[in-house]
Amino acid sequence: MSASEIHLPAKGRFDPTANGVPCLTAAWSRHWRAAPDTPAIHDPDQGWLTRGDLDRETRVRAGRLAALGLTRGDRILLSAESSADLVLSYVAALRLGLVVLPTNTAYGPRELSHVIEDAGPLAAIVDDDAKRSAIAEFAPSLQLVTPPLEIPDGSPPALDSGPPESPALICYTSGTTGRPKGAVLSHANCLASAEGLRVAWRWTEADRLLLALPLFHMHGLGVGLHGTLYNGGTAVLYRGFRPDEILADIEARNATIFFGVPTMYHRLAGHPDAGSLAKLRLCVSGSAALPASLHEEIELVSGQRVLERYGMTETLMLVSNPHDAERRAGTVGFPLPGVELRLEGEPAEIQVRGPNVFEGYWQRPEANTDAFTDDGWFRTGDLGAIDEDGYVSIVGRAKELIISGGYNVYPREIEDVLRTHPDIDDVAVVGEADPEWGERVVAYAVTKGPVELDTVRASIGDALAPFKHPRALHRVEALPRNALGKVQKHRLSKGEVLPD
Ligand code: MLC
Ligand code: AMP
Repeated sequence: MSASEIHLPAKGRFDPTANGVPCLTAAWSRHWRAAPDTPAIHDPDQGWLTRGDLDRETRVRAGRLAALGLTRGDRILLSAESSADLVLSYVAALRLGLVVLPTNTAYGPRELSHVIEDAGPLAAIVDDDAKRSAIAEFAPSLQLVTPPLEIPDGSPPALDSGPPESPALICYTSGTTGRPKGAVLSHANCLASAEGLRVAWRWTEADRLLLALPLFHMHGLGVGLHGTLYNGGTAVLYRGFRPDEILADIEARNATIFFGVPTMYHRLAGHPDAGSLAKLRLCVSGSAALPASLHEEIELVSGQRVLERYGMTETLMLVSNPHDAERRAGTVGFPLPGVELRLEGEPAEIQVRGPNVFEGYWQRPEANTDAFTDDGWFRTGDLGAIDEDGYVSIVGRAKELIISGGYNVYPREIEDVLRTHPDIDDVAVVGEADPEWGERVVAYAVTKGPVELDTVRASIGDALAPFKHPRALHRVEALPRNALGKVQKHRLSKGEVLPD
């Protein structure tokens, strides 16, 4: 069967907004009113917030945001570690109809200033003093507040009012070329994904999630936090990922589910208490490929069979191994409810459609033209295959992207910064396989003489978040190029490397 003949239709029509829920917070607040004394979110310092706390406190905070002059459709930037305060302020912003711009806490001024210039937020919630000072320098008109929102109260206008197609989030993601683009996700997109996962993963209010993923990417925010609030479940937040703590808390906190990136599973599998994973109802891996060998190793040491799924910032979750049937290592499973998937072209690209798929990039008409096919399918840039039983697997990427520990790193962005180094004449950045990180960032450079990795990293400074810094730097005589002058990156790792 040729790739273009493979088309997995969506299972059923899927529109969670059809039953009158106008937005995310209207869906979430139904649980708050039904059982206000029930625990909802656990913070390592503040303990449990109840559903009633969520309702009351987010109403107060929405009033404070309104008192800052923010109204529906205004953008607000977030840069903060996981905390109950971050959750409360995030939910308050959504209740007011603001559009949230989550940013990686590792971002420095260069990365943040791009998001601020591009999306034009009126306010930013930032937990780091130095970062607030830096932002105040380059964006003096931005109103800067901290996650507890200790600012004067105001009276909130109508809350939780939608409409479903209004944007909830703009998440910045880079591309092969050009500056990072803001993927605009509507309330309806987020609701559709949450509903698909509820059905597929049998997620209920009895579930307790150990949520050690950061809340600035789709995995932690759009899957972990949104799913918890949508299903009326509970989530235990962590500031950072420590295997000891997670494995001990499985029993101590009566947890039922854990979500992680493969690097987290690599560390958990190597821990003497890995067997505790077996006590969970469900362990999900995503954001990067879970090697089949690691999948098997986890089962060997713990008895837990991890469920691998596949998603993207632009689409939320797309494909998942089954909850109740075989979880096949090396595959990502079947399209989630509501998601249509096809393989197009040679090599076969995964293309998708469904109510979870975003409308487009913020003010980038040309990028939107490239992102969608003429007949309305979103091009994921991932290459796929479907086996005889219908399991989808990711077999490569059409886009130039490195995924390290679940974070996306775009070689072009690193190359642009490295080229400004006075001793680097030319450079190409690639991802090389790494047992812990999946891929690690490696630079091949034509230099004026010997150059040390540490000095190059120091010279990058905060122009790039530390997770984007090269972990190795190899000097080469010349970069291999094709007749059109394009660097042949696949030849680099095999090529001749100069001695230092
Ligand atoms: C941290 N470091 C990394 C890194 N994370 N380097 C490369 N890749 C990474 N992912 C570096 C830091 O810069 C620092 O370097 C050193 O490691 C220690 O920092 P740390 O903060 O203590 O790291 P650690 O706690 O070990 O973090 C590892 C991790 C984290 C795996 C817990 O990376 C993480 O939370 N990853 C999850 C990312 C995620 O949520 N992705 C979802 C994207 S959404 P130095 O040099 O300064 O010492 C998506 C859609 C979907 O993809 O399908 O889900
Ligand atoms: P992001 O832009 O951060 O949302 O990253 C999305 C990309 O992560 C996808 O396009 C895939 O390349 C990759 N990805 C997510 N989940 C998986 C998975 N289970 N296996 C392989 N790649 C994945």
